Amino acid sequence: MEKLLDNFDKLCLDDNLISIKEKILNNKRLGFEEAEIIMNTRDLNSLGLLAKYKKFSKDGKKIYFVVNRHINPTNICAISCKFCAFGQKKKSPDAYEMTIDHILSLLDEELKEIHIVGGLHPDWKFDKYLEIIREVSNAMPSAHIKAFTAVEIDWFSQISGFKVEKVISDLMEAGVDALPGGGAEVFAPEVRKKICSPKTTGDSWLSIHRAAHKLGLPSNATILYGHLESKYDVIDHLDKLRNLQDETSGFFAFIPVLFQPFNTRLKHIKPFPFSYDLKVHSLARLYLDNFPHIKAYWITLGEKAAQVTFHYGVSDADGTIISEKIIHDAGAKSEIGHTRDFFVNMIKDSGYVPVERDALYNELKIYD
Ligand code: V47
Repeated sequence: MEKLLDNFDKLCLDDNLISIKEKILNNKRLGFEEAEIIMNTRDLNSLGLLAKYKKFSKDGKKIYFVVNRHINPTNICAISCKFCAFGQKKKSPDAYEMTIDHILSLLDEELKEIHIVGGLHPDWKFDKYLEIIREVSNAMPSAHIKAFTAVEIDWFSQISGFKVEKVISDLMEAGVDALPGGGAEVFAPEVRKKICSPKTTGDSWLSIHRAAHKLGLPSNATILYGHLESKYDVIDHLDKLRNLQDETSGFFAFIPVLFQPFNTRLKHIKPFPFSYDLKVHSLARLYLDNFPHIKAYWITLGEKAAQVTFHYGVSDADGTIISEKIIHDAGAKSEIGHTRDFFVNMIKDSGYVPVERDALYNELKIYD
């Protein structure tokens, strides 16, 4: 592995990255200023090598994927985030509510992870969400359920009058095994105000994940990037996550989610260059030294760009997903319907070793 950085100093075009390399070789933590250097560098290949070195030091050439499905039980939502094309008001012709039978019809024995998130339905009681989890859990005892973002948990707490801890314990009792990372968006209050006011604040998002971890429920974390955030906001977001992970060790993966503008009230925002995606993924790997995995969300990146991020610190390719509405409503072009073989080939084709996992990152099969 050391060989990876043998000729680094000779080939690197950004002297500032050389001191960062020393820190990484000595397993030292990066600070805010180094993160700024990373976000401003023009030498993406050298940055990629550093992120790849860090990724290799954690899990070698393994890249994980999961046979999973996303289920969005309803798109009816009491709030209306400017970046979101999925949420609908009750009277909208595009509004939908899935019945329990519909949800159960989407399950099959192959699935190892069931990811459930949706709108904050103004009429559904907390019991309805618990019932969904209980029914899915009874139907699929061998799969893990990763359900409900911190924003939904905050909503359940408001509609039930229960403390967040009680909401989380009830969800765990019903069958939730992990929390997805959605709803974090960008913690910076000024940006949050512009893109998703009056949703759960960044501090509340963090305290809900803290509470989950303390109750033994692991989770993921996301950042929604590529809209109004500054580079400083990205670093600050990572810094807050790193601090929480130091405290709880409850996060599995960090997932950069690239903003898709179509059909949203932020559709005027122009796409960022691909170098920005690569910097965000590399920085995530280098800065979040205490996170086991950085995930490439191929749904937003597209399959080809996701494959490139494997060389920029990523160790997880998410999974089959099967059906996706939140991001496709906002114009994502990624194809739906990829099989297990697609992921095996995509990972092998990049020179890595595919590892099929479950939602808790237990290794199910190594495709060596
Ligand atoms: O937080 C909504 C995002 C997220 C848009 O934990 C958008 O494994 C881009 O929770 N453009 C929800 N993104 C997705 C989520 C998730 C996804 C993948 C893996 C995991 C995991 C969790 O979807 C929201 C929001 O940031 N989103 N609209 C949009 N227009």
